[in-house]
Amino acid sequence: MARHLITSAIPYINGIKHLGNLVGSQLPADLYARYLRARGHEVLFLCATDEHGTPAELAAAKAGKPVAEYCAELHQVQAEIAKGFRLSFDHFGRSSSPQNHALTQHFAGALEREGLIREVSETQMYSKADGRFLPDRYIEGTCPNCGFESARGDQCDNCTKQLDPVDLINPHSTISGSTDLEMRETKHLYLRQSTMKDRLEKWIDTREGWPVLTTSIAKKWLNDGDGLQDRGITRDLDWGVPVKKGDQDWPGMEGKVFYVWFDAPIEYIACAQEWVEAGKGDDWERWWRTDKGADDVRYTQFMGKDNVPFHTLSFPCTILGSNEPWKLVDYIKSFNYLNYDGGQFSTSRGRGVFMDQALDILPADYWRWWLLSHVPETSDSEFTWESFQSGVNKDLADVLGNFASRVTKFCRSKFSEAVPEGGQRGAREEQLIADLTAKIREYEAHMEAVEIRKAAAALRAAWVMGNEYLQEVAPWSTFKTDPEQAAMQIRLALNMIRLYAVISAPFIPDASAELLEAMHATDAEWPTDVAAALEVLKEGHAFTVPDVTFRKITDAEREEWAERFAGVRD
Ligand code: B3M
Ligand code: ZN
Repeated sequence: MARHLITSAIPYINGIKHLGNLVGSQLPADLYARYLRARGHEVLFLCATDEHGTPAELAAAKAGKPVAEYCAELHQVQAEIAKGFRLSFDHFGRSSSPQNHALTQHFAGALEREGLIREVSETQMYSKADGRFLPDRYIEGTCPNCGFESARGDQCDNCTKQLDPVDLINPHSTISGSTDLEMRETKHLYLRQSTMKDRLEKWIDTREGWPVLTTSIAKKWLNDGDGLQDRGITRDLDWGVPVKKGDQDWPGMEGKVFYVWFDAPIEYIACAQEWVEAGKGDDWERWWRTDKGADDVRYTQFMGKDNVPFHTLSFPCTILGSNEPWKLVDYIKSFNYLNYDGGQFSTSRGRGVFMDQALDILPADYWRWWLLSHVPETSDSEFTWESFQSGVNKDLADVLGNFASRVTKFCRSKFSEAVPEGGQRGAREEQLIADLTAKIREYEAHMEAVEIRKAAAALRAAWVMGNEYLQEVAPWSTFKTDPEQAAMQIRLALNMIRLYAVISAPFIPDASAELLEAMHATDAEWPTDVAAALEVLKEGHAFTVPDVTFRKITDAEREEWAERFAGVRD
């Protein structure tokens, strides 16, 4: 039994996320959290909405609402959808919380005390047409690194390079489209990341078993070009955390806020404080302060690859630079992108399936299974309706669902709705138990290594063993000549349904709960001893034939949905 802190990258507040966002952080984080809880570990799983910065301001303006009101509403919307997908956060916080304001200002004060902040007088893009300084996202232009034409002022979506708005070639205002921009003088705070390069590099080099995707992106930004750059951490915006050092004013910084990427990761910590404040926990420090026991915690972060530089470099700079005993991440699991049907998911073009739409057409488990078994782990992967249909129909309906339905219906018709008596397990059954044991141990090893696709494949292989066994021993034939033998086979199969429900719960929690209920099972302990787990439902134990656990997706539905979610093609 260990303690695990798990965070998912916190989604921007500006609207409902698509399935590509979901599979790139929240969903795999949930899988891992559910698995570790099922294994008896103590887990604190946190996520929040990322509410500051220009994305929030822009979206609120578009919705014609004050930004605070907009964020409060969208937080509720995202929280409901997260529930719909059964994301089992211990707390779903808000980066605009008072806790995050105070903690962000605290970190800024600590970094300043440690000599890691410098004030820089700089010139910044000012748009005469818009009558304001244009921060990061209000400016688009060509990436100086890769030539991508729609790079934003803070980062290029194409090559992931972190940018400053002044780096862009041919910049224009995204508010008015105006190119009438001029440089004006303004003062900002910079975090002296460059002084921490060696410390960061040593830290990254000594991380064992980190995914190559994570370390390669980190090393790239540590060593490419001029190496790790100092980073502006303030912006000219109204909405955000006001620039202060601790609770003291910061002369010259009036009217400015911290850059959203400075305060967003700090929300991981503030979120634990919110969790306590909400009465769900009583001690956040034992998760986050190494002087209060957090050294015993294993901390795992989940995120898309575009977020890796901020988590391997920027946030660790904040933590290490503060010279205070905060917990550093132990393992960073990052993901490639999920594409949509021959192109990209696009929020602005309404292309692809958004989280609310997904739940409108099918239950969460169908999405969870397909997305997790196709998670873009080693390369980008692609959602197609054909693949989705086939994943649901074959894996869930034909393999798992069919097994449960066949076994329970056969038992009801030939015996009763209770585990039948009689018969002795033989060599074939011993073999099955040995095979299942090996497969489940393999599944556990992949889960512990956060190798999600491999874990899904092992789980599916365990399901397949049930069908193969049934096919081979054919209780429907055995019954005619040796009903006791058939009873033994069905008793084992009924127990396998319970076993499958338990081990599948991290992937498909609702279906697992339904199956456990159908089996009238009160024992949902993890099968550390598979043979024993297959004896839990005793002779005479009553069950109910479950309703259709998974229905099939028809070709007509598939075609209709492909059409409906096509958006405007790019
Ligand atoms: N909100 C970007 C994203 O949603 C950003 C993550 C913050 S993690 C601290 O991909
Ligand atoms: Zn680029």
